Amino acid sequence: MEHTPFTISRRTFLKGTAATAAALSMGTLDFGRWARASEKAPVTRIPSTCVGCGNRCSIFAYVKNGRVWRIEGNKEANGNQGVLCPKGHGYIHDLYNPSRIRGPLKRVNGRFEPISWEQAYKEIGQQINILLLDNTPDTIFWVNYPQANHQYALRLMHAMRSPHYFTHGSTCFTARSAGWNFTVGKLPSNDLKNARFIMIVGRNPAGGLDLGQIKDIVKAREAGAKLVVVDPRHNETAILADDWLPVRPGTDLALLLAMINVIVEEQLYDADFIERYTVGFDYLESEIINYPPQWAEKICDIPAETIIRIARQMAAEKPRALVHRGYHGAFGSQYLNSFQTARAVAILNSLLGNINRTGGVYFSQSAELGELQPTHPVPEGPLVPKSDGTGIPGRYPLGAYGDGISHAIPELALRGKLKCGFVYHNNPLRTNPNPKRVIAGYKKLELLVVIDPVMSETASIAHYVLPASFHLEADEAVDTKHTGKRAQVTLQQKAVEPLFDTRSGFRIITELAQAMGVGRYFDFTLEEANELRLKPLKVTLADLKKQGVLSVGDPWKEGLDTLDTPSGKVEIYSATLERLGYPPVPRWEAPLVSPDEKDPHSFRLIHGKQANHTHAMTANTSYLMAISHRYDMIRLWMNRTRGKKLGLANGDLVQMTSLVGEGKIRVRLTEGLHPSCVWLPSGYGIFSKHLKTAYDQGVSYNDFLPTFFDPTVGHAMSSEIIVTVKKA
Ligand SMILES: Nc1nc2c(c(=O)[nH]1)N[C@H]1C(S)=C(S)[C@@H](COP(=O)(O)OP(=O)(O)OC[C@H]3O[C@@H](n4cnc5c(=O)[nH]c(N)nc54)[C@H](O)[C@@H]3O)O[C@H]1N2
Ligand SMILES: Nc1nc2c(c(=O)[nH]1)N[C@H]1C(S)=C(S)[C@@H](COP(=O)(O)OP(=O)(O)OC[C@H]3O[C@@H](n4cnc5c(=O)[nH]c(N)nc54)[C@H](O)[C@@H]3O)O[C@H]1N2
Ligand code: SF4
Ligand SMILES: [Mo]
Repeated sequence: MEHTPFTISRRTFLKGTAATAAALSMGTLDFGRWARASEKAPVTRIPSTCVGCGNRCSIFAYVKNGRVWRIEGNKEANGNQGVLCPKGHGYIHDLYNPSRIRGPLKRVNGRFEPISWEQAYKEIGQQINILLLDNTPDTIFWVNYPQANHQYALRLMHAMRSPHYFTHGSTCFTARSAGWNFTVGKLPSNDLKNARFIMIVGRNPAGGLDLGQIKDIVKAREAGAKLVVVDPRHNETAILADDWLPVRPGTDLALLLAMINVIVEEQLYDADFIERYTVGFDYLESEIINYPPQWAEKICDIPAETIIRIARQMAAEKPRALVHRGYHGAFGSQYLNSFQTARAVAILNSLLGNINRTGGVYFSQSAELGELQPTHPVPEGPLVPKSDGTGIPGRYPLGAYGDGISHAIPELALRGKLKCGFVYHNNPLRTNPNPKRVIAGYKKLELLVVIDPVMSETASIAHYVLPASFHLEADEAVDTKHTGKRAQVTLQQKAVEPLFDTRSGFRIITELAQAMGVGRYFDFTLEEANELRLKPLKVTLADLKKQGVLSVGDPWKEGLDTLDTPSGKVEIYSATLERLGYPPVPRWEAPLVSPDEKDPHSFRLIHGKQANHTHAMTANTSYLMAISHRYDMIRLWMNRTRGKKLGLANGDLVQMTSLVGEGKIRVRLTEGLHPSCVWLPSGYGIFSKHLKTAYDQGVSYNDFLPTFFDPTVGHAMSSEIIVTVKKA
């Protein structure tokens, strides 16, 4: 067994529950022993959900003699359509990872000591009571990556009367979503399978994985569809494409404006759709003359004739032609112009008349889970609005109030506005910009409670660490899926008993509520709550337990009704934006910072996912890290010509420095990258010493990123980084 400061206590280890003892005596951490003992044991198959990343694919877990050794994709699920990715397969082994936390911990004089659940809850409850003697409830916050229990986390904050529930959104997707919301009223899905022409801008479903999307792209390609990938980097999806457009990072807006220019000038748009379903086309016509392809070429480095050709090819296939709705890479939360870029994507789609059309972008069916009232009391809710400024004119008026701006938490903590935090399935010390600032902010908190299966960076500075069961050890809340032409509900189910003294997320939230004096709002069991939630969807919990995923509600229908915008139509021109002082039709806006063209060492730092890692959370999975090492993936990509000018050879160690950070990494010289930038895989740079496999492997873009809030939605602008790169 590995020796780490928090596993010190053989005492806690031995004191574990009966289940723990049984699991361990069966040698579940020792594969060889288990294999010999299991030859004749029967196999059970449990439908559940993978939480290896936010896709939350539906799986079947196979259990033999008390051990999970394999998972398989569930064919019924819209999202993954029967397949699973390497991360999902690799991550299940973390169930048996010696780095797992084995029981609740309390930090005493800088070291973690075991504590019982009951004592931990009692102390947390007492500390909150003391805090509330001279602080208002809005000094308490909760942050999580949205998962099945998010509704209960939000309920807990509302029971405490705090508005401060946050998601990771401001470091992921808020600009993308706001662009769509302010144009067509909500975020659509992509009908890739039925499209005849697909353009993807800074989204890489073959690396930043979406398994269903890749299946659909392959099907569309086989049926003859064209695929254009716009990315400064020759990404994994570009391998499938007809055209790869190596755009200068941060300038997709210029490319999109020029495509709109061609479509408008050559009248290639769907005039009937524009007449019936949009407002402000005339404003666009007069504004867009400023952006001919010859202008764009000089900004985005895509030749004018290519822009014209692609625009014409695309329009010829309308309405079964689409620009992918996007996620993180190009305009999720990257640049000063990301919100306008997302608006341009939505408008270009609208000109093709493809909104809610087969082969275009469409509004997927979503299931509305049932409420717990009137059977159970509803929390009174917050007394004041969030203090991060989301949705407030003059601050971040286009921000998503529900997500909040989670990377503002350290700033709010430093100013004394937040004093007590709960971090659940989230690791802000590693996934938020500017770690020095994040550490300073989170350390300022009077009480920090982290709920995680491992000692993440954030857990390492917590006052209390409450160990969450691994996903295959826990039953959780029913969940909904927002992809596909049929809404679906899914369930995460326990496949094996917890190996250690850990608890499910639902149970921890409920027990915290009791400890914090608001248990009356959690007067239900998981079973009762799940049944109530499913009731309006006309499916039973028993069925869901058997299947793991069920389709509910009516199937998707093509065509448009009134949209969820102020005018009820597609807002090419937005009066709301005008009123708030933003361009009412998209206008060119340069990125915030640009590399120094005269300095051969100056680059923009961009980043992206690799198919074998999730954010910063799987670098400690030895099977997945073995892939990284085997294929030498922990490298900084640099354009070969620029590398040669710096006297660099493939594999050389370089020193990278920005305004806020520095680090060393080896380079990969390639033709597959725009010369103005370097590209960093985003899954490395772990600095929690408890995570032995991951520790000190590579660097993270957040190390180099100043704390920024874009002036529209308040996102992190995480590619507005200029670095100096020199041979180390
Ligand atoms: N393997 C894996 N898959 C995942 C995840 C994961 O962690 N790992 N996480 C899930 C989550 S939460 C998310 S948000 C999605 C993210 O999915 P994506 O948005 O696809 O993610 P990224 O890899 O960050 O970015 C995609 C591409 O954008 C490119 N890019 C960077 N800057 C620019 C630019 O200025 N213009 C253009 N056109 N392209 C640019 C990058 O080179 C990269 O290839 O992935 C989901 N799936
Ligand atoms: N360095 C870096 N930063 C990033 C990104 C990146 O790729 N790299 N991506 C950006 C994007 S697109 C996003 S969406 C955000 C994501 O931001 P985060 O949500 O902070 O990302 P993760 O690294 O996935 O951290 C998840 C934490 O949840 C824990 N966890 C895993 N499973 C469970 C569980 O079942 N229960 C509980 N309680 N905890 C669990 C993991 O151990 C880990 O500590 O980060 C953004 N910032
Ligand atoms: S994409 Fe992979 S890691 Fe993510 S949920 Fe699906 S199988 Fe799990
Ligand atoms: Mo994300």
